[in-house]
Amino acid sequence: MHTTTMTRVTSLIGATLLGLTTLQASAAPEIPPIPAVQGDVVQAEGDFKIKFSIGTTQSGAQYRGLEYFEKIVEQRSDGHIQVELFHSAQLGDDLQAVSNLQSGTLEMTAPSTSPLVGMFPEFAVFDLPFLFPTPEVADKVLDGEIGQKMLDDASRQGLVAIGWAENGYRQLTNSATPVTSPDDLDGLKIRTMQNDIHLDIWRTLGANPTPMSFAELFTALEQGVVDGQENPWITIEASKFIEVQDYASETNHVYTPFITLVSERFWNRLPAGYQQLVRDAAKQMGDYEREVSRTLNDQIKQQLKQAGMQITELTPEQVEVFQEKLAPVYDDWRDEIGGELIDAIRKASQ
Ligand code: EAX
Repeated sequence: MHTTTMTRVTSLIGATLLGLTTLQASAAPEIPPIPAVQGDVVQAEGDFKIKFSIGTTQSGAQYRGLEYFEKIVEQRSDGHIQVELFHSAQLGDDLQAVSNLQSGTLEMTAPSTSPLVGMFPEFAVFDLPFLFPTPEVADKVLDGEIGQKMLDDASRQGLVAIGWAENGYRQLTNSATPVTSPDDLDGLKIRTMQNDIHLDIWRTLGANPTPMSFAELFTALEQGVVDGQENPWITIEASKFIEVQDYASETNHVYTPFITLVSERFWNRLPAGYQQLVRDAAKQMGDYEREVSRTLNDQIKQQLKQAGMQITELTPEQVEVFQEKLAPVYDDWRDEIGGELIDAIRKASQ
């Protein structure tokens, strides 16, 4: 890709994120603006500071959600809680950030659930391929009883889990070849999240997967340590993977939530009124972030296409080939994850 093209793309995408796009070919939807803060000022004792760190960059939907969170918390605490935002893993990658919450040196983070499966095995259900047919089904599960129980269960080991947002449906990119079927993956080195089901998925498809943190990914792609990776369009764009990946396939193979986590040490210092405020703000952030993510998803795919990424949109038949090939992954993991949980999610899809 030529530098001039890249510059153009970057500025186009930047303009779109500001809602100022001049792009004619694909009338860009306005990004839903950050909503006005609802609710009264909460009266409580003390002054607090929340450092909130994420792995994705400043131009993704996640960071916009964080800006809304900051606005709610600062306004409704009348400035007694100050929120400071850190993007691009500035304070550590996803697992380091979680460990910083546990030790009390960081107050909040919102990783994908996948790298946390070692701590919270039930999160593995989000790594099963093609389990969530639509974002609405994901909402039903996350915002219903199952999601609430998972938040309760993940509120231990020094963490308090207070809400859901979304990374979204994952797509495959690589630097070598168009991928329309599992056969095309033969020998391709694919970076996966640090998660055994993801390793299983890519091994089963015939690729050569390597787990690593998201923070290391761009460099690994650039240096050819791996040929490809998979993430939602919005994260692919926000991390500028197009600079090192010419090909993409719209596989939608896994839906990944973000989970909003607070340090328990910090939480226990917060008065009850502020705990509730932070919970409410996390809920509102999650709703808004999902709206932004869904509004931009298709738009960003089009922009990547126009920027020269060769994107393969799989036909339903081609997707079925991937699904069939991945059927054994369910057999491998069903007992470990719990068949009841998988069935309950399937039921929510009907
Ligand atoms: O924060 O590691 C990944 O590929 C994820 O998408 C990452 O958690 C984003």
